[in-house]
Amino acid sequence: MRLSGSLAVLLAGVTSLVSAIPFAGPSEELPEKRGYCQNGPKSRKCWGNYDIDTDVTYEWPNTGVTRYYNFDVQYATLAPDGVEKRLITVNGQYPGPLLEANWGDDVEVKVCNHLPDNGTNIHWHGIRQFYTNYADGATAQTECPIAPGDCHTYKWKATQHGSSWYHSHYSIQYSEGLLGPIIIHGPNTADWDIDLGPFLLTDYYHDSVFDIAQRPLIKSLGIPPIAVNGLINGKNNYKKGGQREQLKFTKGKKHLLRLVNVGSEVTFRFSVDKHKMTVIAADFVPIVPWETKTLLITVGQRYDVIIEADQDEGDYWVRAVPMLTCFAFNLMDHDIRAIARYNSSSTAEPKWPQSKQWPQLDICKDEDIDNIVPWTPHDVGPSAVTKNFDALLLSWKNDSYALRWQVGEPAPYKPLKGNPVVKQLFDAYPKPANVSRDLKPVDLTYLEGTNWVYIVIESFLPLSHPIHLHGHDSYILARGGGIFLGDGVQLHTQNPMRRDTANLPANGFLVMAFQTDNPGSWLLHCHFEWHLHDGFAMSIIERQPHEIKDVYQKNGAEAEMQRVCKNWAASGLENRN
Ligand SMILES: *[C@@H]1O[C@H](CO)[C@@H](O)[C@H](O)[C@H]1NC(C)=O
Ligand SMILES: *[C@@H]1O[C@H](CO)[C@@H](O)[C@H](O)[C@H]1NC(C)=O
Ligand SMILES: *[C@@H]1O[C@H](CO)[C@@H](O)[C@H](O)[C@H]1NC(C)=O
Ligand SMILES: *[C@@H]1O[C@H](CO)[C@@H](O)[C@H](O)[C@H]1NC(C)=O
Ligand SMILES: [Cu+2]
Repeated sequence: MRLSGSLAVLLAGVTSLVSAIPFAGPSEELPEKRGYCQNGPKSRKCWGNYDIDTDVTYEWPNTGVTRYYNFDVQYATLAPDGVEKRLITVNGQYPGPLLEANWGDDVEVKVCNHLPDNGTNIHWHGIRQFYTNYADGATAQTECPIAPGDCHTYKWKATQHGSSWYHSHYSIQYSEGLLGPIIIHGPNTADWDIDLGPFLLTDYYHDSVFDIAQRPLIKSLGIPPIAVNGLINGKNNYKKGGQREQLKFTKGKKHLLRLVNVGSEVTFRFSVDKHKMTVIAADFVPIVPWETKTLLITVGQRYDVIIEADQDEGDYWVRAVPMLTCFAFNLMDHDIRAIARYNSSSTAEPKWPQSKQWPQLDICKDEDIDNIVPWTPHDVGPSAVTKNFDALLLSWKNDSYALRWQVGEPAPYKPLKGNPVVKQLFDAYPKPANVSRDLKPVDLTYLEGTNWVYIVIESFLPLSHPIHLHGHDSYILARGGGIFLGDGVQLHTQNPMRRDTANLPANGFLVMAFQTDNPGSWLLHCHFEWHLHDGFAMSIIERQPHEIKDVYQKNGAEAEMQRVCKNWAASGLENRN
């Protein structure tokens, strides 16, 4: 079944109001396992023979359905906020087309690079890629960039359900537009009536980010530029131009909204005037429903929220406020907004006092671990290995003594685009590879079987960092301000918050754990695009080389990786920044 056509039509109509997406419910018969239970507005916990209690870490449907997409990576001049800019896009659209599947479907995306002067790779953020490390799309980890004129097909299974995004992992390309939403339909922990679809929040620059990266402040001191605007689903006002995104509320109904922070370096506080929300998922992990008035969301994180249209009919501001205490400076500051309308023909601006902002503070933090309780509980066992890293901003002689992020050893991560970790492993195979120090390898290949690994990251700078681990939902065992005191810190091992992106607090520490159950090379990095660009990353090499090799023997993935690398080498683009 091909969806791209009808979705393109759907997206074309999105300029006015985000429509409900007619795509819920398992379409295929599933083998008899439990009692069958039909998913619907009053039974969102159901999913055919599966349900919300099915633990996606171990179990998922096998629908036998493959969702095919064609992504043409190309330049397009668009005006998201009324100001024209040449963006890097999928199929000429910004944000890119919605990638949509049911839980248990297979996904195949053929990505063709039509840029003359950049490589590209697409990463499927938060997708576990269980035994499909080769489909992770991480430059310098799992593949070489797709050369201009070349194509590569990513094949993976939607073993989880919920909301996310895909984005380029090549250089700072996603900040130039190369990103889009992902929805994987599945059961939920609370009921809702209308799916309003993705709600992508970002900071935004009018200049090319590649030019910005060359400016002296960022080039030598690593200080990010002030964003000129923010966008919601690729829209906002700027001066007198542009349009705001609009949400259609139906009185008395419960609306599902899928929040995704797709920004470069911004922590937002999201809220809808006068309306509370119920949070039902954090990243791809369903959680025990939790009610709040505002929600802090940092880059790479997602929250599925239910908003009931239970107020007087009217127009209400939907706000994404950048937290200045997180240094998220933005010229549009408190003016990154959408409008929720009970009457979709209304064109009025929301007015105080009907549309009244919730009282809120500008603080730089992540939501409390205690509020985010995974629905299917997991406990964390004792660690086989604990690794400690300090995140420092140091001058780096190989880069004219510019300030660069150095995590662990005193060198920034340098993506060797043409020589990814797995290529180094396979080129040396069966001898052990001496993976280049530039890729900051955290070598776990000596461990046998599945083990718990704890990672402690500390930072003594007043900057927070969204830490993202590929290939896993990590378990957040502790987080706090000040120095990590080791044994003095109580670890939260009983059903801790788990998700793929969690904040390392400013002047503080983060203790995370994961299980070595997914062979491959996985990137662990700060999701602030400018910090990643300046070296805040490491390569986690998980399971023994022969196990990683076995994964790549499937579908001819190793041969395909070598083919893409050969074309990349021939492109002559390796040494661009
Ligand atoms: C990507 O293309 C831009 C022009 O759009 C150029 O400025 C930049 O150097 C290129 N970067 C890489 C890493 O290829
Ligand atoms: C909706 O708004 C339009 C335009 O302002 C107005 O003409 C119409 O009467 C409104 N409908 C309702 C039900 O209030
Ligand atoms: C730093 O530069 C030296 C000399 O060019 C080079 O040998 C070394 O590999 C570089 N180190 C890193 C980590 O880039
Ligand atoms: C691995 O490479 C580093 C430098 O790149 C070198 O110092 C070290 O001796 C090498 N180790 C082995 C086992 O070859
Ligand atoms: Cu960072």
